Amino acid sequence: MFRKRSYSLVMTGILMGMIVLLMMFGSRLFLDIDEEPRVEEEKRIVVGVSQLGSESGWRTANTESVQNAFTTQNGYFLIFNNARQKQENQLKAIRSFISQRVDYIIFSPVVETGWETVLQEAKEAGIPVILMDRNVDVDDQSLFATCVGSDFVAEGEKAGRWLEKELRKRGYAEERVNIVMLMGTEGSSSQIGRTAGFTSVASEHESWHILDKECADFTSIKGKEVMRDFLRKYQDIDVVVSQNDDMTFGAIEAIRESGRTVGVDGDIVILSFDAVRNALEMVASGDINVDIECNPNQGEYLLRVIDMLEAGEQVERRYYVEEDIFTIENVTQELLQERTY
Ligand code: GZL
Repeated sequence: MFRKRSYSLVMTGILMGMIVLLMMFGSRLFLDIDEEPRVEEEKRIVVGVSQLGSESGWRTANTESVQNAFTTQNGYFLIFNNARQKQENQLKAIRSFISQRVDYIIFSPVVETGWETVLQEAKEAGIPVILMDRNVDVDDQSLFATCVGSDFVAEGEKAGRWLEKELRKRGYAEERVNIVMLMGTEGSSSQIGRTAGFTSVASEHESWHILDKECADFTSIKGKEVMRDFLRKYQDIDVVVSQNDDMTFGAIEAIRESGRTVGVDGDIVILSFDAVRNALEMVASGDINVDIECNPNQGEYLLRVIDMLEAGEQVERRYYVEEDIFTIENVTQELLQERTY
């Protein structure tokens, strides 16, 4: 009696076990046996991107633009690295892309110099390099295929020409105008270009005095620190030229803490660069007098360039993104609502 029961118990257990196994793996077992061989995934274009950091609202928008462009749906495999403002991290990332034999390397160089060796390595590996946002200072221009970004000198000149008009509008003939400049990351294309552009206009006016200019790394915290120092050193600042909106936010905080006012009806005229949405809101409220746009939406331009390279077409040395200049006159509520950054 006992033996028969244990036998039937055993058989029942084996049967139950088999049913469970079939339920768990059956579909796969049958699938593996019967499944058509996996269709070879079409070759996606592998793009290695070295982004210099995440220091500003502009940079965040620039990163989003790249990530929205190089998607699986668009036929890409994106390898993205954030260098946290360090050139050595970008060099490491680019060398890693080379060893992974990506199809294209895209990077936004944190500074203009120090790239020859790694770009030569990419060239010898036969991997085209595309510059995004900022430029590199190399003798051999064949080390990169093209650069998609802004004309920073033109941006600086736009700021200078706007100040000329503003001073004329205020009836300033040749009264002394005291200016301080908050510059971006030292040695970056945006810092070099904007400084050159603005100072070239300033040099046409004997009454314009650039009391001081200092790098504040495109960050709000450094912008506040440097502006606070300027306010301690100089009693009669008339104009602040701040090379990005994040530094402008910090500078305005420092100015207000000192008891002075900014903007259209204030003591100190504020010129800023980037034109990210929350800065344009301050243009609309009159706190920032003018914002020179620097368009971070470069993903679509980069996609187009790679399409052309894939088709064996000749690409230009540079592609400039479209940019505007904003004052209280042209920042509308519709514009603020439509703005993607
Ligand atoms: C400009 C870009 C600058 C922005 C800053 O193209 O390089 O870097 O103006 C950003 O906001 O940090």
